[in-house]
Amino acid sequence: MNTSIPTVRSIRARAVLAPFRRQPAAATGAIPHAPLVLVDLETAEGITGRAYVFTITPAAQKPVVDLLHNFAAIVAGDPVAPLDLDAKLRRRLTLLDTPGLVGIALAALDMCAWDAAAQARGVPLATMLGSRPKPIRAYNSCGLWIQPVAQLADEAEALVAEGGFGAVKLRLGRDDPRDDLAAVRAVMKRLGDRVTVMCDFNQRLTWNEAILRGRMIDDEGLAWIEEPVRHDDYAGCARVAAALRTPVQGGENLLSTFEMQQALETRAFDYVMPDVQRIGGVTGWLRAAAIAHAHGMEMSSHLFPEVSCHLLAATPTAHWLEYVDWATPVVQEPLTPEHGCIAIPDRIGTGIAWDEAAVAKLLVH
Ligand code: SMN
Ligand code: MG
Repeated sequence: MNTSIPTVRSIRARAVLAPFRRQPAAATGAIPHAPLVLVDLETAEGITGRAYVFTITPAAQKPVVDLLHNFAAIVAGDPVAPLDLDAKLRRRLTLLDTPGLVGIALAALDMCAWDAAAQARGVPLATMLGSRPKPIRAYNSCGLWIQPVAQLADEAEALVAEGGFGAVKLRLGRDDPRDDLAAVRAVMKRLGDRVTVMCDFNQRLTWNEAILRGRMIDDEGLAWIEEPVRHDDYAGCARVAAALRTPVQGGENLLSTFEMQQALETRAFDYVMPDVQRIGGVTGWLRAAAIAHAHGMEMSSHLFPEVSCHLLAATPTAHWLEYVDWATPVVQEPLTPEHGCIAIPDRIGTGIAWDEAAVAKLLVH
């Protein structure tokens, strides 16, 4: 039996701007292209762990690329044992602190390490985590941005048809609350009897506004109201959650499992949806899943469906996978939604491999 663990040889990070099929425009503004950083953790044994992160703005791509290249010196020659790599890097970076771009770079490295470790064992990541490849229930998050209300019902119908989806997410946070109410009603009228509809305010409101605007849509049958207020206003969000009947969802901006514990203790959310690139990669996700389990709280994923599908399989309170196709232009075998689910790929590791010809065309750094 071969029990040897591969060792880190080098890290390669590349920035691409990938085209969107439908351009995101949340209450925070439009995102013209997907600014991705593609990361390869190369091992001395020839296995390459892969992951990508999404920097929201192209301005942050080069710094993340540079951080990853500079982290290579700290871990070169180390065994690809993700928990050990994470502990070493975080100890070295304690005086700098590890939120923001540093945290995104650390999460990328961690996801690569888990991918490489699962490949070295010859199993899918879900299997390595104690589960197995299986379908994961997903909602289609590839549309319903801030756009004219008249377009929304048709787009919602198209999103449902794309992969037999049973759920979609509608973006809210327009200047006039009545326009948001009209948006909700347009989608619910067309699909509400057969489709689950979530909504997302992307932190647009104060907690007073969130209670008033939340009450306006509280009887419309929405599955959750996401990020109504500033992501770090746990007490304010808890007041909103207590005042509304519709469950309040949050957590995509939680920067550590410590923050997650504080948010859940404050009862900021009814549901939680950590983001694998902010919560600390696979390592952080597993700790977050244990915290959600201990709180008896449903946990969904945020973006990154290629790795999140594996992680939800290992999450005791798994709720919904957020499906976006933003990495589809640069991966060899994109996920394919079917019957409203994403099937975890039956390939070793996460199953991520780059379409190098496409990467070469979209490369910016
Ligand atoms: C979101 C994520 C990333 C970019 C824009 C909007 C949104 C979501 O908060 O949850 O999908
Ligand atoms: Mg959101």
